[in-house]
Amino acid sequence: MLTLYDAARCPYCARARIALAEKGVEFEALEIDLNDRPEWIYEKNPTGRVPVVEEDAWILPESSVIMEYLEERYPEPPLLPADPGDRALARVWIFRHDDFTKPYYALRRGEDGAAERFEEQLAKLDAALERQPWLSGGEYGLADIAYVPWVLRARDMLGVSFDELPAVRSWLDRLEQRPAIAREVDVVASL
Ligand SMILES: N[C@@H](CCC(=O)N[C@@H](CS)C(=O)NCC(=O)O)C(=O)O
Repeated sequence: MLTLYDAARCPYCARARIALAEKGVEFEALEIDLNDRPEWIYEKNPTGRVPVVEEDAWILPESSVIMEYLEERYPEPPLLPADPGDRALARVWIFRHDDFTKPYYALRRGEDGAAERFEEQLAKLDAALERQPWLSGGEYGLADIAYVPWVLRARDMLGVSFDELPAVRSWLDRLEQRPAIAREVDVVASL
């Protein structure tokens, strides 16, 4: 049985939760209190951060790597495109996620200019989603899973409006029809 060291509020953990749910992998989630972390979490991950997955005493941190691991370990249903070029482009989105999340965290901290910087990132997402239905390409996949946790939290916890972003709205509507994402919407509502 796979164990996920998890925190409901953590968007990086949400990536792992969503990917596991999409793959239909049974797992045990162990909630870590991020305000009072157990000492032993540093044995699982020297940074003390979640998510971490553990399978038969084998341990893996880092949400981007966890998503890739799950894709290889549990190939069905595929969450990366079949074409190597399209797979590479999906990975570029994941590789550059900091461009998106840094202004998100700046906004959460109430920094000057952060709202504008985050709006710029959302506009880039909207432009990309006008060109293709999913960040992962023609099909839903890991790049979408990599971004949606922050988009949901921006909407539902920070009150960011997507009124001027029709492609992002359409993407979210389609995403929320997926049980794995609908479950994450519920997690965010419970925070
Ligand atoms: N690069 C890590 C980042 C994970 C991360 O920052 N997790 C946060 C919770 S959302 C955490 O554990 N924070 C505790 C800390 O920074 O000490 C990943 O992608 O998994």
